[in-house]
Amino acid sequence: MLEARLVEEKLAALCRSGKIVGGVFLGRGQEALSVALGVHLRRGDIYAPLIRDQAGRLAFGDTILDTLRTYLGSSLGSMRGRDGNIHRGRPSEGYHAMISHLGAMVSTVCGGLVAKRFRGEKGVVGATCIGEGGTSTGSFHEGMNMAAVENLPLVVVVANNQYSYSTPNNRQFACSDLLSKATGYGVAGHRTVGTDLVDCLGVISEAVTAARRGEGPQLVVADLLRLVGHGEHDDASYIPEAVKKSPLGQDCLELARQSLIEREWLSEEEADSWHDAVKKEVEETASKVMREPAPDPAEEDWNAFASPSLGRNP
Ligand SMILES: Cc1ncc(C[n+]2csc(CCOP(=O)(O)OP(=O)(O)O)c2C)c(N)n1
Repeated sequence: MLEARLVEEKLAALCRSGKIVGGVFLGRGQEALSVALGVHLRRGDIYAPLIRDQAGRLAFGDTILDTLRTYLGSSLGSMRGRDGNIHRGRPSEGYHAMISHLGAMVSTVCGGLVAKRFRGEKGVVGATCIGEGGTSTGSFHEGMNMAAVENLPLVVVVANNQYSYSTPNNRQFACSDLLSKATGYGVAGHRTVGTDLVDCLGVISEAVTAARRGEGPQLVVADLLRLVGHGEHDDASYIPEAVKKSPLGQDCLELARQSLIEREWLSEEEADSWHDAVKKEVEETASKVMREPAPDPAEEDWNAFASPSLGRNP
């Protein structure tokens, strides 16, 4: 959580100083939920994160170095500097590079899980995260429906951050509770407090374990608020102050820190020194990456045509 928060603070600063080309979308306020999914996945599983899942990505094995390389367009990164920000992954390791079409990642995970079934791989899970706005799309419906009919080990986590970009929930869906969507598809539903790390870890553990045991798709709904705009271009001024000050608007990272200190699992000094160590690592990594080469258009075939270099894809 801490790594994700500090990497993203650096990304926001780099974006404001014009060092990043393209959009920057942050997961501030959603790290507890995101990390809880990332830590419960294993080698052999499939993970398709969404734009706000920096914490889940790091927990699934992504690195600060590769994150910064991708955002800063270094040719040494896993996407070889050709694709920016959130569209990064390592498909051969089950880490899908997201596409921005909302809901589409549910279907790609279903496809991956069917492929694993054909190959006879057992005990695997495919997971993705989606916003509550994304649950209104046709792709979400098709993916959930297929997963339910095929009893796929799919875990879909809904980050219900109350606004689909600037559209409030009462203009986004008419069901009183997003969990009723689970009932509609005939899949198991779980609810978690998205600001509470311990609750997120417990509920997502149950969902992932049930999917791994063969109990079919699991839908987890987490209530929270994103503490930033949709992207760095959005000041979130459409969110009323009262909502920001409500329990939904609490900072999950701050709450997790307080809870560790109250349980005496961590002292204030240790928490501060973690913070300083991660910040130092982020700063040093960013300085290093900014000295790395950009892709050379004369050398790159951009994978637009079939070529021997396709075999080198990460
Ligand atoms: C199929 C599709 N329709 C529209 C868009 C444009 N779009 C990008 S983000 C967004 C809102 C997303 O809301 P939500 O899923 O709740 O996520 P949030 O940004 O609130 O975290 C929309 C409509 C898109 N990317 N894909």
